[in-house]
Amino acid sequence: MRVTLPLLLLLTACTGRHSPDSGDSAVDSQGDSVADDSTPDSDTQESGDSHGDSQDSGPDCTLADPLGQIGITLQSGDDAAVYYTDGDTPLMADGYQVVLSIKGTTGSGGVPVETPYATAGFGYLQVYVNVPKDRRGAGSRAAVAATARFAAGLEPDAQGCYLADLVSVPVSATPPLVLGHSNGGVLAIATLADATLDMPAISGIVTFETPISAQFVDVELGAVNHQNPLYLPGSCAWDPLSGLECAYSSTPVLGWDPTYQDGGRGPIGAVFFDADGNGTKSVDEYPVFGVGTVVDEPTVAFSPQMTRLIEAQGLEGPTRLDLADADAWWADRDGSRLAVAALENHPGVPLIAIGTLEDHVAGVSDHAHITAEAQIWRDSGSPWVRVNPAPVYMQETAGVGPSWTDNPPNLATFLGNPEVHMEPDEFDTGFAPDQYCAAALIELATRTANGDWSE
Ligand SMILES: [Ca+2]
Repeated sequence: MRVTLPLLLLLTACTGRHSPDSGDSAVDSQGDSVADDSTPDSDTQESGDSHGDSQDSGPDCTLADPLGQIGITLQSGDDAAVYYTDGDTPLMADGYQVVLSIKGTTGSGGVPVETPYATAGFGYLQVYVNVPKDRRGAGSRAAVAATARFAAGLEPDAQGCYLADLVSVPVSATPPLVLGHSNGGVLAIATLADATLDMPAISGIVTFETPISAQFVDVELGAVNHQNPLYLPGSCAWDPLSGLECAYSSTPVLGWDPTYQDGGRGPIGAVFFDADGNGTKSVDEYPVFGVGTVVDEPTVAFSPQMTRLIEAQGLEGPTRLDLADADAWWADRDGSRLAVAALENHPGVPLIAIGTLEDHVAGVSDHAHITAEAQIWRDSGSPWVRVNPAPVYMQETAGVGPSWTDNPPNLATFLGNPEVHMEPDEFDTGFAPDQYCAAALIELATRTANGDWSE
């Protein structure tokens, strides 16, 4: 067993925000946005290297530890952290590429950094979002945007220190890349889609095994350690308004077990797919728990699809949102429903969606959550989308090793295409997910620097 269902709750979130209409324009807009920011504070940013200068005129931004994590309080009150190693060859010509990293799970957290989401040592630095306790709602999106402004050098922290003041390495003016681990990828897309936020330009998004729709966030279609036998591979279809919907091979008969707990952890009580229809959950029958909607309260949300099934069968169950409320709750938390708005607000953002043969949570044999994410991002207007980084970058971060995938970018059909391959599994290769993420970040940074969006 790799990850238990409750752990899924730790895996939700992330990402970033928009870059201009093309990779090239992303670079330009970043430079412009810094230069155009006419607030008095922005002058401090211009002095980027103000390390040594800060004693006489500005705040003391001396680094406590240039090699590890630097804890930061933002002007918004949100916490953040910077993680990097010095002495690297900068990834970009003008310095380290900035990466905005967003933690997974449907819950909160991210700071301090427990496990870096991308291996250090490749000439980028990561700024970590600390996701507040609002179940990935408006406060979480605002925290991502605030951290992005700091990461982009547009805003200092609460002490008046800009990112470039705090680190001992040169920082590139290229807009940040966004790395969304698992549910962090959804939060990234949701943040880009939120037009009320002051979100700076980004150069691109990398996601690691992101659950792109509500059914995947709630692990309704199958888990890595427990497949749902009713899931129908190849059935997922996307509609720009209603999002991604995946089907079952027959109408499920559902049951409710008020005492069931997965491994003794997680919520008590599960709706389950009652395969034998006897009303009692057997060990192998597939359980679904819903996603907590309010911190410290028991109310959960099932996907709209599951909620419809529950209501159609008049099933007793946990305290949950009804269909109308569930639909509204997911409206700003389902990445498959938010991609169009994200790319309308931030056109041109390229994406690499990482998926391995065995997902860290999802258990669907067709890897539809990965290929759907690429399909949706492409069909929502992104000019460059790929599933998994080019093998040359995997070799750079993880060595020659196994046969890394080489999926062409910008396929007309990602979803359901058997020629879109997942990476060799990290559990089999011994390579950590952070090495896959590093490879994808390096690819997007390199393509951004070269203006190379070829295949
Ligand atoms: Ca049963």
